[in-house]
Amino acid sequence: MKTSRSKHYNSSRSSLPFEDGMTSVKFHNEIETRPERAVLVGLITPQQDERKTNEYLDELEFLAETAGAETVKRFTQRAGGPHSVTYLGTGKLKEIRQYIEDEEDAERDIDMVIFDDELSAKQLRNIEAELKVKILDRTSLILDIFAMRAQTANAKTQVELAQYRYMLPRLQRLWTHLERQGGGSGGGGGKGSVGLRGPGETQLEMDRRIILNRMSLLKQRLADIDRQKTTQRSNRGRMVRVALVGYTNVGKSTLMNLLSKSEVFAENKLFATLDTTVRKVIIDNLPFLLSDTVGFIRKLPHDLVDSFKSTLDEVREADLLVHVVDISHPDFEDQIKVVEKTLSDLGCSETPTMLLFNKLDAYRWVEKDADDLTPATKENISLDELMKTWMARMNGDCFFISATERTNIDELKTLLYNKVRELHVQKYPYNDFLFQHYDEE
Ligand SMILES: Nc1nc2c(ncn2[C@@H]2O[C@H](COP(=O)(O)OP(=O)(O)OP(=O)(O)O)[C@@H](O)[C@H]2O)c(=O)[nH]1
Ligand SMILES: [Mg+2]
Repeated sequence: MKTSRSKHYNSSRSSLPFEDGMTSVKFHNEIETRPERAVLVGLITPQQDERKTNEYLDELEFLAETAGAETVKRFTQRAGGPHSVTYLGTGKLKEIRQYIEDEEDAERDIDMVIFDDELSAKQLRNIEAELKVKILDRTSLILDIFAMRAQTANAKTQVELAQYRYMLPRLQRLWTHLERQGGGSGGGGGKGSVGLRGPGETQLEMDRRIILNRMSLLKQRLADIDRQKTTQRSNRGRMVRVALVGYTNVGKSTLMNLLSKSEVFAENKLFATLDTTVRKVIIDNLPFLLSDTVGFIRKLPHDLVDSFKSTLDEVREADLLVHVVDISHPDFEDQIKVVEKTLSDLGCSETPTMLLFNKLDAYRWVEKDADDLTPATKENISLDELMKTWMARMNGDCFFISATERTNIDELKTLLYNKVRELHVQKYPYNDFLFQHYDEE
């Protein structure tokens, strides 16, 4: 007996949430407690080879897991690029539908299909019609995790604004087809419009207006928060500001806890940190401000970065950026590039930056046999070689530590001391530096 697929068919756009802390996607089914089962989909294109696509899907799986979903299958397709109407070719879409039906027959329902790229309203609508399960893309998944993680009023407001930004264009397109079915054209009264104005259109106008009002309220709220924060920042006294930045899950918060007396939340999940934490840190007689910020990720939607402007102010106004890298991650070089790109989008390319390679303890490499003549790949690079390469490339502006094993932490403190001291003297030449005895509070 086939179970009803419509049971799980729950369009994320069928009802509009207007309350604080809304989520466009609900992962936790109230009736069932089992984790939701997800299928992942990615494209292999001329710009993104198979290895890269698999790495992206690994990350997407980690994102899904963070959100509370279990990945049961991946589908990939080779294509010149995403299909404008269905993202995938129709054959592949049918294959996925068949898989979902077979799983249902075996009583292993699939709850959602997650696409690695942002889907347009048109693609979403068509895919949903074909697969009849919940469809997510990388952006809506990230937004969902952000909604789950947001703690402060600031973060909640920022996430909600980003969710509406994501939703608005999709909402519009969703209703367009209803409009056509109804034959009405709303504003101008096209042929046969009297009495035929579709309810969809009226609803769309209403929904749009409510969302736009809500968005301007949220923007207003953010502006108020911004003003408060600016005042707080200007009251902080004359201290150099250092920001920990980097890809998500590289160990920024762990390091923050190690260097300051804070106990910020750190765990092996993506986006553990959403709200910026700032702490005064004193090394020897030199106080400075250290901040821990939200991690970056590949394909981070621009709207999201935009919505998080006030959280990222701490990064934008920092005197020194400590770019933390997880050296044990197979894609760490790619992650460095993503972070550098995001920083330059934020207008921080001129800020003095140092690279801090973390998780030294977890670095693994495969030694090649002496008689193995195949060219060495990145898996064959020893830690020593890697360190030398990076130190040469960065002109010495990089450092290697393990935050959990506390390797090189004292050396890191000395390095930070020297860098901060240099910046302090530049920034506050007439300041009462150095403090003879700086009392820790
Ligand atoms: N093996 C190893 N694991 C580490 C090290 N430093 C941090 N971790 C682990 O990496 C995971 C992520 O650490 P966090 O400090 O939360 O990372 P983050 O950069 O703040 O992550 P987000 O806030 O999610 O962006 C945790 O499970 C840490 O225990 C390290 O030096 N070695
Ligand atoms: Mg963190």
